[in-house]
Amino acid sequence: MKERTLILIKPDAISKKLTGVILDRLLHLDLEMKGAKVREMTEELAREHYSNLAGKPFLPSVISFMRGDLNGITDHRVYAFVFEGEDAISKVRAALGATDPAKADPWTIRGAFGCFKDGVMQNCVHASGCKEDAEREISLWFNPGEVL
Ligand code: IDP
Ligand code: MG
Repeated sequence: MKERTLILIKPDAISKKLTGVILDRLLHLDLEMKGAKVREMTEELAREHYSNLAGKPFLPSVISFMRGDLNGITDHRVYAFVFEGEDAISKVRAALGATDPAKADPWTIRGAFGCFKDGVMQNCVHASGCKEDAEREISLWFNPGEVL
């Protein structure tokens, strides 16, 4: 089924200069890039993006990680993409690997480049988990005219 997914390159990956290698892997999935932008990860945007984590004890640390502060990154930049294609959501999630980098297969993006540090699974990339999440996240991150 043709579907869309939201991908975020998180500040840990940006600061480690991993954007190119991550995008290279994702671009080999035979999906189309429909949207791309640099956006400031405000506290409000982080809370909205991770509304599914409301009430979790590690949420404040995850927000600090997603803004970059946890790693001393102060520009708060995140790179956001919309990819579209057959089974885009499961294809991208498979390329990422498990949420916990220690459990992710070593050939996946999170397994190769992620780590657990300062109480957070620092896993380099976000990708939508299901179709409903994808559409909610895309409308949170992109204006309609920015996704072509
Ligand atoms: P996902 O990114 O694989 O979809 P979610 O459960 O949606 O995983 O969690 C969002 C993010 O919160 C994860 O990518 C990870 O950075 C962080 N996270 C999730 N669960 C934990 C945890 O138990 N401890 C620390 N950080 C976590
Ligand atoms: Mg998730």
